[in-house]
Amino acid sequence: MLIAEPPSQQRAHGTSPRHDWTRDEVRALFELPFPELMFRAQSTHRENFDATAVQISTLLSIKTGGCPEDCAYCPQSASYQTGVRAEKLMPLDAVLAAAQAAKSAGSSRFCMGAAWRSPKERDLDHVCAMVAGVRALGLETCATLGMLTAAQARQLKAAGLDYYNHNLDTSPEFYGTIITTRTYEDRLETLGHVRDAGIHVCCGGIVGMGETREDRVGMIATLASLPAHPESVPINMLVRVAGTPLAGAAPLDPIEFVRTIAVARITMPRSMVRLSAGREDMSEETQALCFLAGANSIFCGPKLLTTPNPGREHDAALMDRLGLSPLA
Ligand code: SAM
Ligand code: DTB
Ligand code: SF4
Repeated sequence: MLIAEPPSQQRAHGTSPRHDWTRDEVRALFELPFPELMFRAQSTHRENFDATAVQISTLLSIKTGGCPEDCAYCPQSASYQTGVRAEKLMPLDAVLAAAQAAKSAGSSRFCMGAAWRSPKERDLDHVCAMVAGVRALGLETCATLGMLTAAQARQLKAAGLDYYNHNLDTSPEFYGTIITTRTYEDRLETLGHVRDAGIHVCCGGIVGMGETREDRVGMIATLASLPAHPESVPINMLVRVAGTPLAGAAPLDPIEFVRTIAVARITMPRSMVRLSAGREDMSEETQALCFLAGANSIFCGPKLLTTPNPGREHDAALMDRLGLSPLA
């Protein structure tokens, strides 16, 4: 299905995307000498985008904590003692006030996250009102609410939802060691419903969870061989939250993180690659390398969903130092 691109996605046409990436090819990219990998990533980036433009989204946790899933990385799972309190769904006016503040601060997209396995019908009606209200403010809308049925995806589309975030998180092989309460197939099924409803797909994963490079290869190969590439590919560095099973995970070499961004850029040339969670603990030099590797989108604002993110002024100063501009 052809989907009209919202303004922030419009760009000159460059490399034709391939959907038949093999693991061997993706592994070979990861194994390139760093200068070669960066050159290929930058060439692909410039064929498809203005390399100085960065799309900015703001996150809001509209329903925090108490989640029945057991994702080993997540501070919002009810299975772990992380100090995150379970809260009710936020009221509409508070969500709209946060969206207006995000718009005034320069964000073009507002992403609403809920700690649900999947939304209940009554909750979805409330979220649809939020989506319609946020869109009426002139923002692109994104939501991440867990698994959806085909009918729920259509309902969100009708309310004006532009993007749905649903991550594959890691390789199919490693997935079972991170989450036991739902399967990779469940995730792929929801992604299919989102795509079929005509909503843009935001789908990526997390690195630094103790996975091997082969798992990172498997994750990117899976994303890059989806029937249509996700329009947005968030690459998260694990935020190690005390109380979660992954609190003590060994830190990932930042250069390996940059390589993951570069391989995502090369294999999904027309997607927005988002340098997502983990920037709070990342040096500005590593973030700069991520932009050079083809990342062209970030979350701005002092909080992700429950964990800290660099403040807006900090990010504005970094973008200024690097000569990057927000994509309107
Ligand atoms: N409950 C919904 C779901 O899982 O699809 C939506 C919210 S969930 C918090 C959204 C995404 O945040 C997860 O898929 C995961 O990739 C990311 N995430 C959660 N905790 C994280 C952490 N500690 N570090 C990095 N990314 C994280
Ligand atoms: C995504 O891939 N990363 C964002 C967004 N999609 C929803 C969430 C990151 C959450 C980090 C942990 C927290 O703040 O709770
Ligand atoms: Fe729940 Fe989403 Fe956290 Fe998993 S990642 S525990 S589904 S909020």
